[in-house]
Amino acid sequence: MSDPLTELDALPLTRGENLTNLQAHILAEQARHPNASGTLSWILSALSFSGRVISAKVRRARIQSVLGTLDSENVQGETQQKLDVIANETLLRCLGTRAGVAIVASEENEEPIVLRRNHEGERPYVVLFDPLDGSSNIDTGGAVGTIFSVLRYDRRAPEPNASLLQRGAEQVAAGYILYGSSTILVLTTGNGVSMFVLDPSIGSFLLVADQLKIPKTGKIYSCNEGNRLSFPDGYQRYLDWAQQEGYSTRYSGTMVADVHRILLKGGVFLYPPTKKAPEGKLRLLYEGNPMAMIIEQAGGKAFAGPVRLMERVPSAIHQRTSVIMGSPDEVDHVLRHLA
Ligand code: AHM
Ligand code: MG
Repeated sequence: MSDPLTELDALPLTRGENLTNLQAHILAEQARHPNASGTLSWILSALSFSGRVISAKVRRARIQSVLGTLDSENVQGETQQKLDVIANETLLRCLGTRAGVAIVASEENEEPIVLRRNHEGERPYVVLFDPLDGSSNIDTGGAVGTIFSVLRYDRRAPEPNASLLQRGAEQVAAGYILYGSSTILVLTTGNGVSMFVLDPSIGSFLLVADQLKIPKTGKIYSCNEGNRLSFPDGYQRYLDWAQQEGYSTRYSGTMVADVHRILLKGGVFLYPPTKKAPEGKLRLLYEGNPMAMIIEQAGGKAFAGPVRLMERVPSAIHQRTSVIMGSPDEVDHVLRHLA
């Protein structure tokens, strides 16, 4: 039998490194802003709590027989997976308890939910999320994710929903949780990117990388090549070039998993316009913008066609966008072929 004391010796602590959990990291970030009210910290802690709950549900999906589809469809006319609904409910309930959240908007709800309008003394926020990205991969045990974006609530806006329709560049915080072979939370509050891994034995997200940087290059592209013939010409020219240059392709159908791989290994993720989805398929506010903030904060680039993705001015909550994001040099190669 192993000796617990010897195991303790193996902890990074004894090698001179500190062990940091997400909570401590968030509080340390808060302390860098002497005027901070702590509201954002409460919201981030609700998001991490949701991630732990959803992770547990995803891990036990087959056991609890929550796999399969519901009869209902969501606002985009797609069939909802049971876990989509569960993940959505989890986020709504966890965020619902935080006084600093004014409005939440989700891929799974046609209309945003106004939680509170009066916030005496508070600087409230709005939170947008995709509760279970890539949910078509659930039935086959593939990786899925949660994506979130946090914006300031504008009390002076003519109607509450106007606070949701802000450019990605206005985001206060953004992140994702990947439910893969491990559960990984990647977060930015505008001061670089930090990565945490859930240790299920203690129920805590532990910091594994701070100030994460995306590789400058990486000969990998990630897109649904089955749609290739309906991509605009520039994307097809890029794919011809990349294949001649010996690029590899990796695509799982879960944006969180594909972009996470690119964040760590380099490459470019593409979801171009197609004949079926001329505006692109992915959602600007709760898929494109938060993933773009992470990638840019890590030193990468994120575009929608020739435009910086986070500069797009949204006009609808469930607006779609095309996406090109990843290593700076690889995004440049794509843009060069689009020109
Ligand atoms: P979802 O949020 O409904 O799961 O859809 C978004 C997903 C992305 O994760 C993924 O990149 C894309 O849709 C895959 O679409 P496709 O099957 O057209 O390649
Ligand atoms: Mg999604």
